[in-house]
Amino acid sequence: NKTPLRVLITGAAGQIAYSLIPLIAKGEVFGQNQEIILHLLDIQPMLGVLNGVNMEISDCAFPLLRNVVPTASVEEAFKDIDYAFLVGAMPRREGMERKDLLKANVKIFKEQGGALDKYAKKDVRVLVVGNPANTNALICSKFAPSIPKENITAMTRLDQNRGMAQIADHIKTRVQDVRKLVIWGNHSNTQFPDTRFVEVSKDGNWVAVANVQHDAKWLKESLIPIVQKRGAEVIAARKLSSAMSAAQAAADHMKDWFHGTKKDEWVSMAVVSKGEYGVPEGLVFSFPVTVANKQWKIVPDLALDEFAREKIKITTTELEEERTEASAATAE
Ligand code: NAX
Repeated sequence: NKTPLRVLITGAAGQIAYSLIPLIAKGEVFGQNQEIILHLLDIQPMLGVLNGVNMEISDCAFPLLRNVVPTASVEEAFKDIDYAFLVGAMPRREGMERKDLLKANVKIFKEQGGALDKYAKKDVRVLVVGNPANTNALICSKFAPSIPKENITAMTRLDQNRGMAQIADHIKTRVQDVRKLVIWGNHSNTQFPDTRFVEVSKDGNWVAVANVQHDAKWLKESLIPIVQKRGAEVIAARKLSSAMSAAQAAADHMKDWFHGTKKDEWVSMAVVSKGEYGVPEGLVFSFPVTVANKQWKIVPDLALDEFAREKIKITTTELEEERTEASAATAE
Protein backbone atom coordinates (compact mmCIF):
# COMPACT_ATOMS: atom_id res chain seq x y z
CA ASN A 1 0.00 0.00 0.00
CA LYS A 2 1.41 3.37 -1.08
CA THR A 3 -0.05 5.46 1.76
CA PRO A 4 1.93 4.81 4.93
CA LEU A 5 0.00 4.06 8.11
CA ARG A 6 0.70 6.29 11.08
CA VAL A 7 1.17 4.00 14.07
CA LEU A 8 1.58 5.37 17.59
CA ILE A 9 3.37 3.53 20.38
CA THR A 10 3.30 5.18 23.81
CA GLY A 11 5.80 4.24 26.49
CA ALA A 12 8.16 4.05 23.55
CA ALA A 13 11.32 4.18 25.69
CA GLY A 14 10.08 1.25 27.79
CA GLN A 15 10.72 -2.44 27.59
CA ILE A 16 7.54 -3.67 25.84
CA ALA A 17 8.03 -1.04 23.14
CA TYR A 18 11.61 -2.22 22.64
CA SER A 19 10.28 -5.63 21.58
CA LEU A 20 7.20 -4.28 19.77
CA ILE A 21 8.87 -1.73 17.50
CA PRO A 22 10.75 -4.32 15.39
CA LEU A 23 7.63 -6.50 15.00
CA ILE A 24 5.72 -3.54 13.54
CA ALA A 25 8.64 -2.22 11.50
CA LYS A 26 9.25 -5.65 9.95
CA GLY A 27 5.68 -5.91 8.66
CA GLU A 28 4.54 -8.61 11.06
CA VAL A 29 1.44 -6.66 12.09
CA PHE A 30 0.22 -4.63 9.10
CA GLY A 31 1.74 -6.80 6.38
CA GLN A 32 4.85 -6.93 4.26
CA ASN A 33 3.58 -4.38 1.72
CA GLN A 34 2.44 -1.71 4.13
CA GLU A 35 4.74 1.22 4.83
CA ILE A 36 4.68 2.67 8.33
CA ILE A 37 5.35 6.01 9.99
CA LEU A 38 6.07 5.34 13.66
CA HIS A 39 4.99 7.92 16.23
CA LEU A 40 6.88 7.26 19.48
CA LEU A 41 5.65 8.98 22.65
CA ASP A 42 7.33 8.99 26.02
CA ILE A 43 7.59 11.51 28.83
CA GLN A 44 10.13 14.35 28.84
CA PRO A 45 12.67 12.74 31.25
CA MET A 46 12.87 9.70 28.91
CA LEU A 47 13.66 11.64 25.74
CA GLY A 48 17.37 10.78 25.97
CA VAL A 49 16.59 7.07 26.10
CA LEU A 50 14.02 7.48 23.33
CA ASN A 51 16.69 9.12 21.20
CA GLY A 52 18.87 6.04 21.73
CA VAL A 53 15.99 3.77 20.67
CA ASN A 54 15.51 5.94 17.59
CA MET A 55 19.20 5.58 16.72
CA GLU A 56 18.84 1.81 16.88
CA ILE A 57 15.70 1.92 14.73
CA SER A 58 17.69 3.81 12.13
CA ASP A 59 20.50 1.25 12.39
CA CYS A 60 18.03 -1.57 11.70
CA ALA A 61 17.43 -0.04 8.23
CA PHE A 62 13.85 -1.38 8.12
CA PRO A 63 12.63 -1.24 4.49
CA LEU A 64 8.97 -0.59 5.41
CA LEU A 65 9.70 2.28 7.78
CA ARG A 66 9.10 5.59 6.05
CA ASN A 67 9.66 7.90 9.02
CA VAL A 68 9.87 8.05 12.83
CA VAL A 69 8.42 10.79 15.03
CA PRO A 70 9.94 10.54 18.54
CA THR A 71 8.28 13.04 20.84
CA ALA A 72 7.12 14.02 24.32
CA SER A 73 4.32 16.13 22.84
CA VAL A 74 0.93 14.45 23.11
CA GLU A 75 -0.41 16.55 20.25
CA GLU A 76 2.41 15.58 17.89
CA ALA A 77 2.16 11.93 18.96
CA PHE A 78 -1.60 11.58 18.35
CA LYS A 79 -1.79 13.75 15.20
CA ASP A 80 -3.53 11.90 12.33
CA ILE A 81 -2.74 8.42 13.65
CA ASP A 82 -4.42 5.33 12.16
CA TYR A 83 -3.44 2.84 14.90
CA ALA A 84 -2.33 3.23 18.50
CA PHE A 85 -0.63 0.89 20.94
CA LEU A 86 -1.10 2.58 24.32
CA VAL A 87 1.64 0.88 26.31
CA GLY A 88 2.99 3.74 28.40
CA ALA A 89 2.05 3.57 32.06
CA MET A 90 3.65 2.99 35.40
CA PRO A 91 4.44 -0.74 35.48
CA ARG A 92 3.65 -3.05 38.36
CA ARG A 93 6.73 -4.04 40.33
CA GLU A 94 7.16 -7.12 42.48
CA GLY A 95 4.68 -7.21 45.35
CA MET A 96 2.64 -4.30 44.00
CA GLU A 97 -1.12 -4.72 43.60
CA ARG A 98 -2.98 -3.58 40.51
CA LYS A 99 -5.22 -1.33 42.59
CA ASP A 100 -2.19 0.78 43.63
CA LEU A 101 -1.62 1.50 39.99
CA LEU A 102 -5.15 2.34 39.03
CA LYS A 103 -5.24 5.88 40.34
CA ALA A 104 -2.02 7.01 38.71
CA ASN A 105 -2.62 5.25 35.43
CA VAL A 106 -6.23 6.19 34.69
CA LYS A 107 -5.16 9.85 34.72
CA ILE A 108 -2.73 9.14 31.88
CA PHE A 109 -5.57 7.52 29.92
CA LYS A 110 -7.92 10.41 30.56
CA GLU A 111 -5.36 12.72 28.95
CA GLN A 112 -4.71 10.33 26.07
CA GLY A 113 -8.42 9.82 25.45
CA GLY A 114 -8.70 13.59 25.08
CA ALA A 115 -5.77 13.55 22.65
CA LEU A 116 -7.36 10.76 20.58
CA ASP A 117 -10.56 12.78 20.41
CA LYS A 118 -8.78 15.93 19.28
CA TYR A 119 -5.95 14.80 17.05
CA ALA A 120 -6.32 11.20 15.80
CA LYS A 121 -8.12 10.01 12.66
CA LYS A 122 -11.77 9.32 13.51
CA ASP A 123 -11.43 5.66 12.51
CA VAL A 124 -8.29 5.15 14.60
CA ARG A 125 -8.03 1.70 16.16
CA VAL A 126 -6.58 1.52 19.65
CA LEU A 127 -5.09 -1.26 21.75
CA VAL A 128 -4.52 -0.48 25.42
CA VAL A 129 -1.70 -2.54 26.97
CA GLY A 130 -0.81 -0.40 30.01
CA ASN A 131 -2.42 -1.67 33.20
CA PRO A 132 -5.12 -1.78 34.45
CA ALA A 133 -5.69 -2.28 30.73
CA ASN A 134 -9.47 -2.88 30.61
CA THR A 135 -10.32 0.11 32.80
CA ASN A 136 -7.74 2.34 31.11
CA ALA A 137 -9.49 1.57 27.81
CA LEU A 138 -12.86 2.43 29.35
CA ILE A 139 -11.52 5.79 30.60
CA CYS A 140 -9.80 6.48 27.30
CA SER A 141 -13.08 5.92 25.48
CA LYS A 142 -15.03 8.08 27.92
CA PHE A 143 -12.74 11.03 27.13
CA ALA A 144 -12.76 10.35 23.37
CA PRO A 145 -16.49 10.70 22.61
CA SER A 146 -15.91 11.24 18.87
CA ILE A 147 -14.15 7.87 18.45
CA PRO A 148 -16.43 4.79 18.17
CA LYS A 149 -16.31 2.78 21.40
CA GLU A 150 -15.74 -0.36 19.32
CA ASN A 151 -12.38 1.08 18.21
CA ILE A 152 -10.87 1.14 21.69
CA THR A 153 -9.84 -2.30 22.98
CA ALA A 154 -7.59 -3.76 25.65
CA MET A 155 -5.20 -6.68 25.63
CA THR A 156 -5.90 -10.15 26.99
CA ARG A 157 -4.10 -11.88 24.15
CA LEU A 158 -1.08 -12.52 26.35
CA ASP A 159 -3.32 -14.52 28.69
CA GLN A 160 -4.70 -16.46 25.73
CA ASN A 161 -1.20 -17.16 24.39
CA ARG A 162 0.01 -18.22 27.83
CA GLY A 163 -2.90 -20.61 28.22
CA MET A 164 -2.59 -22.12 24.76
CA ALA A 165 1.13 -22.73 25.27
CA GLN A 166 0.43 -24.41 28.62
CA ILE A 167 -2.23 -26.65 27.09
CA ALA A 168 0.02 -27.60 24.16
CA ASP A 169 2.81 -28.42 26.58
CA HIS A 170 0.51 -30.45 28.82
CA ILE A 171 -0.93 -32.60 26.04
CA LYS A 172 2.35 -32.68 24.09
CA THR A 173 1.22 -31.06 20.88
CA ARG A 174 2.18 -27.93 18.96
CA VAL A 175 0.69 -24.61 20.07
CA GLN A 176 -0.71 -23.99 16.57
CA ASP A 177 -2.69 -27.22 16.99
CA VAL A 178 -4.67 -25.73 19.87
CA ARG A 179 -7.54 -23.23 19.41
CA LYS A 180 -10.62 -21.68 21.05
CA LEU A 181 -9.26 -21.08 24.53
CA VAL A 182 -11.41 -18.21 25.81
CA ILE A 183 -10.27 -15.52 28.25
CA TRP A 184 -13.27 -13.87 29.91
CA GLY A 185 -13.15 -10.61 31.83
CA ASN A 186 -10.35 -8.55 33.26
CA HIS A 187 -6.63 -8.76 32.47
CA SER A 188 -5.92 -9.48 36.12
CA ASN A 189 -5.91 -12.48 38.40
CA THR A 190 -9.73 -12.60 38.33
CA GLN A 191 -9.74 -13.44 34.61
CA PHE A 192 -11.41 -16.70 33.64
CA PRO A 193 -9.46 -18.86 31.19
CA ASP A 194 -12.22 -21.14 29.91
CA THR A 195 -11.10 -24.42 28.36
CA ARG A 196 -14.57 -25.83 27.64
CA PHE A 197 -14.46 -25.03 23.93
CA VAL A 198 -10.80 -25.85 23.29
CA GLU A 199 -10.13 -27.90 20.19
CA VAL A 200 -6.99 -29.78 19.21
CA SER A 201 -5.85 -30.70 15.72
CA LYS A 202 -5.45 -34.44 15.46
CA ASP A 203 -4.72 -36.30 12.22
CA GLY A 204 -5.92 -33.28 10.24
CA ASN A 205 -9.21 -32.81 12.13
CA TRP A 206 -10.13 -30.44 14.94
CA VAL A 207 -11.54 -32.39 17.88
CA ALA A 208 -12.69 -31.36 21.35
CA VAL A 209 -9.79 -31.34 23.78
CA ALA A 210 -11.75 -33.68 26.03
CA ASN A 211 -11.24 -36.38 23.39
CA VAL A 212 -7.46 -36.21 23.54
CA GLN A 213 -6.93 -35.08 27.11
CA HIS A 214 -8.60 -37.02 29.85
CA ASP A 215 -7.22 -35.00 32.73
CA ALA A 216 -10.39 -32.90 32.99
CA LYS A 217 -9.46 -31.58 36.42
CA TRP A 218 -6.20 -30.11 35.10
CA LEU A 219 -8.00 -28.38 32.25
CA LYS A 220 -10.84 -27.08 34.35
CA GLU A 221 -9.03 -26.19 37.54
CA SER A 222 -5.21 -26.25 37.37
CA LEU A 223 -4.83 -24.21 34.19
CA ILE A 224 -6.79 -21.29 35.64
CA PRO A 225 -4.32 -20.34 38.40
CA ILE A 226 -1.34 -21.11 36.14
CA VAL A 227 -2.54 -18.48 33.63
CA GLN A 228 -3.81 -16.07 36.29
CA LYS A 229 -0.47 -16.04 38.11
CA ARG A 230 1.90 -16.25 35.15
CA GLY A 231 2.51 -12.50 35.04
CA ALA A 232 3.50 -12.42 38.73
CA GLU A 233 5.74 -15.45 38.20
CA VAL A 234 7.62 -13.70 35.39
CA ILE A 235 8.04 -10.59 37.55
CA ALA A 236 9.41 -12.68 40.42
CA ALA A 237 11.96 -14.32 38.10
CA ARG A 238 12.94 -11.42 35.88
CA LYS A 239 12.42 -8.58 38.37
CA LEU A 240 10.62 -6.90 35.49
CA SER A 241 7.19 -7.52 34.00
CA SER A 242 6.63 -9.56 30.84
CA ALA A 243 7.88 -7.63 27.85
CA MET A 244 8.85 -9.90 24.93
CA SER A 245 5.66 -11.93 25.33
CA ALA A 246 3.54 -8.80 25.89
CA ALA A 247 4.89 -7.27 22.68
CA GLN A 248 4.19 -10.46 20.74
CA ALA A 249 0.64 -10.56 22.11
CA ALA A 250 0.07 -6.90 21.19
CA ALA A 251 1.27 -7.65 17.67
CA ASP A 252 -1.01 -10.73 17.46
CA HIS A 253 -4.05 -8.71 18.67
CA MET A 254 -3.53 -5.90 16.15
CA LYS A 255 -2.63 -8.28 13.31
CA ASP A 256 -5.89 -10.17 13.74
CA TRP A 257 -7.86 -6.92 13.98
CA PHE A 258 -6.20 -5.64 10.79
CA HIS A 259 -6.21 -8.81 8.68
CA GLY A 260 -9.14 -10.74 10.26
CA THR A 261 -9.25 -14.07 12.06
CA LYS A 262 -8.91 -17.44 10.36
CA LYS A 263 -12.00 -19.51 9.63
CA ASP A 264 -13.31 -21.23 12.79
CA GLU A 265 -10.78 -19.44 14.95
CA TRP A 266 -11.63 -17.27 17.96
CA VAL A 267 -9.35 -14.81 19.70
CA SER A 268 -9.86 -13.05 23.01
CA MET A 269 -10.01 -9.27 23.01
CA ALA A 270 -11.23 -6.94 25.74
CA VAL A 271 -13.96 -4.92 24.04
CA VAL A 272 -16.87 -2.73 25.07
CA SER A 273 -19.85 -4.73 26.31
CA LYS A 274 -23.36 -4.12 25.03
CA GLY A 275 -24.68 -6.54 27.63
CA GLU A 276 -23.49 -9.77 26.03
CA TYR A 277 -23.40 -12.78 28.39
CA GLY A 278 -24.92 -10.65 31.14
CA VAL A 279 -21.88 -8.34 31.33
CA PRO A 280 -23.00 -4.79 32.20
CA GLU A 281 -23.06 -2.39 29.28
CA GLY A 282 -20.01 -0.17 28.91
CA LEU A 283 -17.48 -2.36 30.71
CA VAL A 284 -14.41 -3.26 28.65
CA PHE A 285 -14.50 -7.02 29.03
CA SER A 286 -12.54 -9.83 27.40
CA PHE A 287 -14.75 -11.96 25.15
CA PRO A 288 -14.09 -14.50 22.41
CA VAL A 289 -14.34 -12.65 19.10
CA THR A 290 -14.02 -13.20 15.39
CA VAL A 291 -12.80 -10.40 13.12
CA ALA A 292 -13.70 -9.56 9.50
CA ASN A 293 -13.27 -6.25 7.63
CA LYS A 294 -11.52 -4.71 10.65
CA GLN A 295 -14.66 -5.20 12.80
CA TRP A 296 -14.72 -7.59 15.73
CA LYS A 297 -17.80 -9.57 16.63
CA ILE A 298 -18.39 -11.34 19.93
CA VAL A 299 -18.94 -15.09 19.43
CA PRO A 300 -22.66 -15.50 20.24
CA ASP A 301 -24.69 -18.15 22.02
CA LEU A 302 -22.01 -20.02 23.94
CA ALA A 303 -23.48 -22.03 26.77
CA LEU A 304 -22.41 -21.00 30.25
CA ASP A 305 -22.57 -23.59 33.00
CA GLU A 306 -22.72 -22.74 36.68
CA PHE A 307 -18.91 -22.86 37.08
CA ALA A 308 -18.42 -20.43 34.19
CA ARG A 309 -21.18 -18.13 35.41
CA GLU A 310 -19.59 -17.95 38.86
CA LYS A 311 -16.12 -17.18 37.44
CA ILE A 312 -17.51 -14.53 35.08
CA LYS A 313 -19.34 -12.92 37.97
CA ILE A 314 -16.12 -12.54 39.99
CA THR A 315 -14.23 -10.78 37.20
CA THR A 316 -17.29 -8.65 36.34
CA THR A 317 -17.52 -7.46 39.93
CA GLU A 318 -13.84 -6.47 39.90
CA LEU A 319 -14.30 -4.49 36.68
CA GLU A 320 -17.34 -2.70 38.12
CA GLU A 321 -15.26 -1.75 41.18
CA GLU A 322 -12.45 -0.52 38.94
CA ARG A 323 -14.92 1.55 36.92
CA THR A 324 -16.17 3.21 40.11
CA GLU A 325 -12.64 3.92 41.39
CA ALA A 326 -11.53 5.19 37.98
CA SER A 327 -14.51 7.52 37.67
CA ALA A 328 -13.68 8.98 41.07
CA ALA A 329 -9.96 9.33 40.22
CA THR A 330 -10.60 11.05 36.89
CA ALA A 331 -13.15 13.42 38.44
CA GLU A 332 -10.50 14.79 40.85
P1 NAX B 1 8.33 0.25 31.25
O1 NAX B 1 8.36 0.93 32.58
O2 NAX B 1 9.55 -0.42 30.75
O3 NAX B 1 7.91 1.33 30.16
C1 NAX B 1 6.84 2.18 30.34
C2 NAX B 1 7.18 3.47 29.65
O4 NAX B 1 6.03 4.28 29.66
C3 NAX B 1 8.31 4.25 30.33
O5 NAX B 1 9.30 4.57 29.38
C4 NAX B 1 7.58 5.48 30.84
O6 NAX B 1 8.41 6.63 30.85
C5 NAX B 1 6.46 5.59 29.84
N1 NAX B 1 5.36 6.45 30.27
C6 NAX B 1 4.90 6.67 31.52
N2 NAX B 1 3.92 7.56 31.50
C7 NAX B 1 3.73 7.92 30.23
C8 NAX B 1 2.87 8.83 29.57
N3 NAX B 1 1.99 9.55 30.26
N4 NAX B 1 2.95 8.94 28.24
C9 NAX B 1 3.86 8.23 27.54
N5 NAX B 1 4.71 7.36 28.10
C10 NAX B 1 4.65 7.22 29.42
O7 NAX B 1 7.08 -0.72 31.27
P2 NAX B 1 6.70 -1.94 30.29
O8 NAX B 1 7.30 -3.18 30.84
O9 NAX B 1 6.99 -1.56 28.89
O10 NAX B 1 5.13 -2.08 30.55
C11 NAX B 1 4.22 -1.09 30.13
C12 NAX B 1 2.81 -1.38 30.66
O11 NAX B 1 2.31 -2.63 30.16
C13 NAX B 1 2.70 -1.50 32.16
O12 NAX B 1 1.54 -0.78 32.57
C14 NAX B 1 2.49 -2.97 32.40
O13 NAX B 1 1.81 -3.22 33.62
C15 NAX B 1 1.66 -3.33 31.21
N6 NAX B 1 1.54 -4.76 30.86
C16 NAX B 1 0.37 -5.20 30.34
C17 NAX B 1 0.16 -6.50 29.93
C18 NAX B 1 -1.15 -6.95 29.35
O14 NAX B 1 -1.27 -8.16 29.07
N7 NAX B 1 -2.17 -6.10 29.14
C19 NAX B 1 1.22 -7.51 30.11
C20 NAX B 1 2.58 -6.93 30.27
C21 NAX B 1 2.67 -5.67 31.08
O15 NAX B 1 2.67 -6.01 32.44
